[in-house]
Amino acid sequence: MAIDYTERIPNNVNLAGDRRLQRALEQWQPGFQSWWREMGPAGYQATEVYLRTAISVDAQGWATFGHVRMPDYRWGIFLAEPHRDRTIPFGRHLGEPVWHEVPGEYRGALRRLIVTQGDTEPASVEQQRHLGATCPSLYDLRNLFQVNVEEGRHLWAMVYLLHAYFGRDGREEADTLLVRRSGSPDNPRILGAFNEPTPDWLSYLMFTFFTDRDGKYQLASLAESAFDPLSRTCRFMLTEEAHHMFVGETGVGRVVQRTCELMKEHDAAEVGPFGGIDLKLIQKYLNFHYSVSIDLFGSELSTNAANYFSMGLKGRFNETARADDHQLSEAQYSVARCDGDRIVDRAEPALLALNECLRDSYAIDCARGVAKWNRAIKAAGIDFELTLPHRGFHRAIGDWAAVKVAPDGSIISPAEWERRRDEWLPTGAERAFVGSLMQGVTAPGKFAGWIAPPARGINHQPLDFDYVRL
Ligand code: BYC
Ligand code: FE
Ligand code: FE
Repeated sequence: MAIDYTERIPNNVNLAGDRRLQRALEQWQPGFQSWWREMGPAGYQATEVYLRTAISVDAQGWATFGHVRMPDYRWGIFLAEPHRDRTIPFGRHLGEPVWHEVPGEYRGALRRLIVTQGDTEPASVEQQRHLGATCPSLYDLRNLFQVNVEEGRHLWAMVYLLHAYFGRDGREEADTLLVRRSGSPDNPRILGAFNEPTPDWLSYLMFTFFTDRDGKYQLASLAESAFDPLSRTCRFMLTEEAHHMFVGETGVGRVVQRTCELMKEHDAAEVGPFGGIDLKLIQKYLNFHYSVSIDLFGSELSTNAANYFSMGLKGRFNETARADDHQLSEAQYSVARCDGDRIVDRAEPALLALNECLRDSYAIDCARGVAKWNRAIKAAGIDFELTLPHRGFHRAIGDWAAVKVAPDGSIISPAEWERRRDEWLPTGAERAFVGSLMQGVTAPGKFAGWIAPPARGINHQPLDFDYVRL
């Protein structure tokens, strides 16, 4: 299924065959464009950026690269190929054919999931809009903008579903997605992490590692959905998501590498005086971003999650590939819970523990990335290890929101928390210091002093390529 680029809205869903839907989306489009001009990347709207655009949705080179002004980016509607004779992989409709329309009784729940997913996409663009001015290189600037335009496209993906399958209330929700604003006191974005500021590039790299990775796990569980258009759209979004997480994993890795280089060069434990970011401070940023990101999985025990699963709307990570009954009517799942001043593992009904189950899949993936950074620290001969804090640390959602937990997993008093939080989370002064390092570097092939250059360029281009034409 090729993508039709002759249309006003590029798509592979034969939009031209449904005049009403096409007109409705064409009416939403100018609102999206003015949102992009108002809330998209500040200051670079007229600049040419070396971006990839989808030309087809199959694995063989779905992307084509070229210099594009961001407002001219061809945002469109791209669904992965349908799987022939696909059946529902879990829940009470297990084994039945997948749905091509929304069953009336599940309409509200499904709309809510789609709106929550859709809301995060423009939120992240809003959070990152000011970062262009302080980019560490043209390579990084281009990657930021690539992520931003793709998050804009992810919004299109959810808006398509709302318009195509939810009638008038879907169209109203699609309009509201352009009205909420990240961090707004009156009209905030829906989920916590998407209202936090992303004040500097270290925050941004942590965000793409930790928060975009929540995207991967949520999208993967929605890709299992019985509602086939949602499944197909999420499958294609996941191919884009991989690049976002690459930016985070290699980006934080490059900061770590640069810090190690400075430590060795100056034979110093602290690299702040040499324009680097101490490993201890990187750890504090990591603590912050991991904790706000694991909040995004919701409460440990959730009837919402149980219902989504039983209805067939949202599965587990790798649901189809799992070897169990895919119903979870009897199954139990071990959940870490707080019992007075101790943490105990308790067997809970697996159906209620699905948020925790997805958080576990996510945590394993995060630990893999951290281990990779640690291998680089070790290879540099430096005795330091980055660690993921305990899942109870600094939580605002679920059981852990009610207790104070140190990164090592010990339960502490509120007074001790107040006394010690500056050991674990970046202080105002430390954030200001990182902010002071953020001086825009825009000469081709040059990189800021706090981050190492990447191993290679984008799409086989050299590092001094004009990724952004200023
Ligand atoms: N902040 O039963 P519970 C991405 C609410 S990231 C604020 O535990 P549930 C991306 C919850 O809504 C992926 N509120 O929740 C990344 C509920 O509200 P009500 C985004 C929260 O429903 C980077 C109440 O607390 N996609 O794509 O089981 C850049 C009780 O909670 C939060 C999705 O999230 C929170 N953190 O699970 C760009 C997928 N957590 O009923 C993009 C769709 C919970 O009391 N969403 N609440 O009003 C879902 O599957 C679920 O809504 C959640 C929550 C997993 C988020
Ligand atoms: Fe996204
Ligand atoms: Fe993303």
